[in-house]
Amino acid sequence: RVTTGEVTFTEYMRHDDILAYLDRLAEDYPQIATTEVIGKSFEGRNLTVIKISSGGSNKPIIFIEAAIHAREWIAPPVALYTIQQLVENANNSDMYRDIDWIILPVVNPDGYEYSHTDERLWRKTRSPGSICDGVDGNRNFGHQWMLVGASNWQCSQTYAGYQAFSEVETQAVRDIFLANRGNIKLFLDVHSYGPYFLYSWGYTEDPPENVEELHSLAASANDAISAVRNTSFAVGNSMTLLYAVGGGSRDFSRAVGEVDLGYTVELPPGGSSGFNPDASEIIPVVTETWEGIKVFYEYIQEQ
Ligand code: ING
Ligand code: ZN
Repeated sequence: RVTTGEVTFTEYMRHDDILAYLDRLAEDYPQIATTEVIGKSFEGRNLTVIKISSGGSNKPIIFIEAAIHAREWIAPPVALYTIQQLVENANNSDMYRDIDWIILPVVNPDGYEYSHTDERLWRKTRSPGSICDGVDGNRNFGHQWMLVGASNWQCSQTYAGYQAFSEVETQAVRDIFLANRGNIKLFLDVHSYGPYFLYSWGYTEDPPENVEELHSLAASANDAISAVRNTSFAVGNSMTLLYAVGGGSRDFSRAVGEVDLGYTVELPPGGSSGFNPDASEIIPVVTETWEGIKVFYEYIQEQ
């Protein structure tokens, strides 16, 4: 296959093409865009983040990750559209003047590729087990690992792994949180499907100390999104709105990474297209979600 270094929002991109785009941006915009391979997936694919920054150190960071779950194909385009708007649209250059962006468009490239080549609805990583393969990356983080909403049965879709951070992919994300502790002001973990903005904690309905801030910021993001075509994200505690989860990345970011504003974003469309929206849905979803991302950015910028 030939990669072009271009991004497209009219079809779902393969992992090689996504990485080629990130590397092409780093080449064409060396003053603001750098790529870093933060690790290798189990099968040896690069885990590449793009950092968008005007330079300097210890700036506030917005960190976005997508596709920790392989089948959630609408998630990487939201990360890629954010990257494109920041780097390639000069109108948005203020957005990286005071804030650094770190974006990992595909946390789980092995699973993502497997969902293209073998099994469309594959969710987990591809690390082999004795009976069934793969670990749920969003049950594998080391905060309240295996407490609730996760399985120790390796054939389960929510298998938490034989220990926390058994997966090289979650280790790489953990290390981003540890290396930037105190500087990451906002974390978006992009999934499908919803639409929801879910905040901590996943394993209890006891509210975090800044629950009002968490709620009102996501409600403002939703207002901006809704103005586009009436999509409405439900906002709330993830256990209340969805189900209990231990060992998730958002809760780890808060408990260990000191990230006070963290959301699990469950993108539209929901309903019958579920995990498999037609590629014609990409542009409407990425453009409306971008309006919400700008609200998050403005809030961090004003702090
Ligand atoms: N949903 C998330 C999941 O990992 C979630 C929902 C995440 C709930 C984190 C609570 C905490 O199951 C999807 N669609 O993956
Ligand atoms: Zn998911």
